[in-house]
Amino acid sequence: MAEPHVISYEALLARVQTIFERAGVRPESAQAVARVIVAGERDNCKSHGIYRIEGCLRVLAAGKVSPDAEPEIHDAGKSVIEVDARGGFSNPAFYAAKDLLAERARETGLAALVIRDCLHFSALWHDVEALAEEGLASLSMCPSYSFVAPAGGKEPLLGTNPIAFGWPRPGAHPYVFDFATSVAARGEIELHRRAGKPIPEGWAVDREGNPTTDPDAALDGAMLTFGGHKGSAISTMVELLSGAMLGEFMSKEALDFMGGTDLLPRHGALVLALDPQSFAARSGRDPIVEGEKLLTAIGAQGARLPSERRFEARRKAMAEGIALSAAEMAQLDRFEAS
Ligand code: NDP
Ligand code: PYC
Repeated sequence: MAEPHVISYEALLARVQTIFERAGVRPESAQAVARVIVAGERDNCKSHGIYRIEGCLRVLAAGKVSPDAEPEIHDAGKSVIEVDARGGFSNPAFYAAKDLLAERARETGLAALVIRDCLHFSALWHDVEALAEEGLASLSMCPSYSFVAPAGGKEPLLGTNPIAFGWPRPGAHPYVFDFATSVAARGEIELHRRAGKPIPEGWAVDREGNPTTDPDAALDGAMLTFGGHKGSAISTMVELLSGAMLGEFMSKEALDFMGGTDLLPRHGALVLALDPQSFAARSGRDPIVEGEKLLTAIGAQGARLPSERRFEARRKAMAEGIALSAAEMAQLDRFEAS
């Protein structure tokens, strides 16, 4: 097997940003999109790393995402802030409103950011990590495409509907989990397909509703929710809170609007920011200190916290560089040249 090519975080970021700028994306948005993609690669989250460049370029070429959209903030001074991505990528919209969201959460204890009409392709941990850096707890969620059958059904109806949670920790990386409410993200199945590998049992059923380990049959059939009826209920909650409640597309509508799964989904997203100190103010206890007791007790049992693998991958990548295969490097070259 060919030796991997090692590239620094900064060099990869510059290359990915250039690819998006050459595709016509305004520099601020190209930078925000490149940052989440390269962070995915740095943290060894391959399903939302550089593999996503191709999908984003496809949506740009199809004219289904606006390359020069400038996010527009609507703030009535209340706990719900809105940012309209105006058909652009979700990440620049989130970063445009993040400071205001954090400020409002500190003022009122609890604030919500509604992101409207965005092309959403990325992992969610960026949002909750950024808010944990501000000392805030947070939840982030969005619908996706109807790839997933509800528990007990076999037709795709729900999205892979990710949900992420962040909690600040003093002097340490925050507690962060971030997962699809399907057993795995669809990107994972696509990566198995590309590598010619079967998917694990229990991820999906084929078009007839039979269990399958064939990625093609899975992509053509229905994915399954994690934890059976429990994941199905959480996925439904994500549809209701970040689709129906916002007046934005749910996963089925997003699929119909984009006209197929070849193009990444366009819909809304919801981010809730909570100030732990405001909630505990009358208790006389420090929520962060109390939280630490639990988190350290989990570690004391030898159990790993979610995101620990990711933070370790990040440490290694920042020290030693990001390893990409020859095929991945060739793909970057092709994107830059086109
Ligand atoms: P994974 O199953 O890979 O990981 C889910 C979470 O569980 C991570 O926080 C992970 O931490 C943690 N974890 C994994 N194994 C363990 C363990 N043994 N002990 C403790 N914690 C563990 O994620 P998914 O495949 O479900 O999702 C991948 C990404 O896809 C997410 O970032 C999600 O936001 C994104 N996504 C985006 C969508 C969109 O529409 N934009 C749709 C669906 C998914 P660690 O990373 O450290 O392993
Ligand atoms: O991996 O399931 C997924 C996904 C859908 C949209 C973006 N990522």
